[in-house]
Amino acid sequence: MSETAAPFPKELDADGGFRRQESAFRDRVTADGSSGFPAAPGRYHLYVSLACPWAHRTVIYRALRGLEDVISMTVVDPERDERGWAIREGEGNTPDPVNGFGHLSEAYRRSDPSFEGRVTVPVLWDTVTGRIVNNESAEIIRMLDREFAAFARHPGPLLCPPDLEAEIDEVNAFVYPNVNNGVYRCGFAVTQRAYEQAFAALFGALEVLERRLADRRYLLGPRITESDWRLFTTLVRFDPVYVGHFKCNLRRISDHPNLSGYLRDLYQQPGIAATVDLDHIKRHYYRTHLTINPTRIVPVGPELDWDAPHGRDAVGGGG
Ligand SMILES: N[C@@H](CCC(=O)N[C@@H](CS)C(=O)NCC(=O)O)C(=O)O
Repeated sequence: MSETAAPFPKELDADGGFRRQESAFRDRVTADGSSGFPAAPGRYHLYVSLACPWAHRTVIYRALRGLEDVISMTVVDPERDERGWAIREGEGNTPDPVNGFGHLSEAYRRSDPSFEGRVTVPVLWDTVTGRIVNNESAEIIRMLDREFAAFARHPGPLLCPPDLEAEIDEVNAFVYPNVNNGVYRCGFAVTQRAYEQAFAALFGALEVLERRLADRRYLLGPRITESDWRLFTTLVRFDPVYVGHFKCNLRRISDHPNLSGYLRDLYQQPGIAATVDLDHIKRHYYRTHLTINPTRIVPVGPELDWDAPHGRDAVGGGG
């Protein structure tokens, strides 16, 4: 086993498994301003990669809530270079209109000069204090859901309503380690054993979800919640990237009737298809992880048709 094969050698456990770092910036924007970061139009800026499943969550929430004119956004270059996420003109990405950063690392250094972790997207930046508020997507999406209602074109319904929060947290606690992070645990493992453990957990979890979706249109029943969008960003990358690049190849999502109909159902929700950039997604993974794909060749396939009828309208009383 060679540790140099690991994309992130500092994030390996003793068995050669991938252990993701904790997010460093954890302040909150609140509607009433009690946190010191009041929700306000034009004050906050998102740095995202359209390739990244975690950042994609925040792009989806910004679109669903209709916050495009309230929270501005910079899309980074999908291909990370030796200095990390670069911010520049390219196909589907633009320079930074707020700070003029050339690399996202500048945002981290300006917020905390002693920061030594991995520079990740998404980042929620505060233009008033000139620092990162939060770089944890799970927390950023709850802020976009709940705290910006006064400025949102679509302030409701909440995607994490208080009465469903405990159940949403429970579903997320199953989906995150086994599926969202599970595909990375397959792809970033540097021992056969760690890979096989992650692989078994991933496909076991997909079977559980496939069964769950047999009589529920969405994960919690007839309405879409946060848990669905968190699963969606992994499912939409699965067949085009994770099957090949991360060796998640027991079955494709298209081999699961319920999961594939559910994926198309979510993809066809208003505003969502525009958040899915397959070119950024494929270029990022295949051209950035050089230890996994040293030729940097981006596969041409597979053929995908997420606009096909999903047939989920009548499942579990949803409609
Ligand atoms: N916990 C973070 C994870 C974010 C994350 O790991 N993002 C990846 C992209 S998919 C990243 O920016 N990686 C940068 C790097 O690996 O250097 C969140 O959910 O917000």
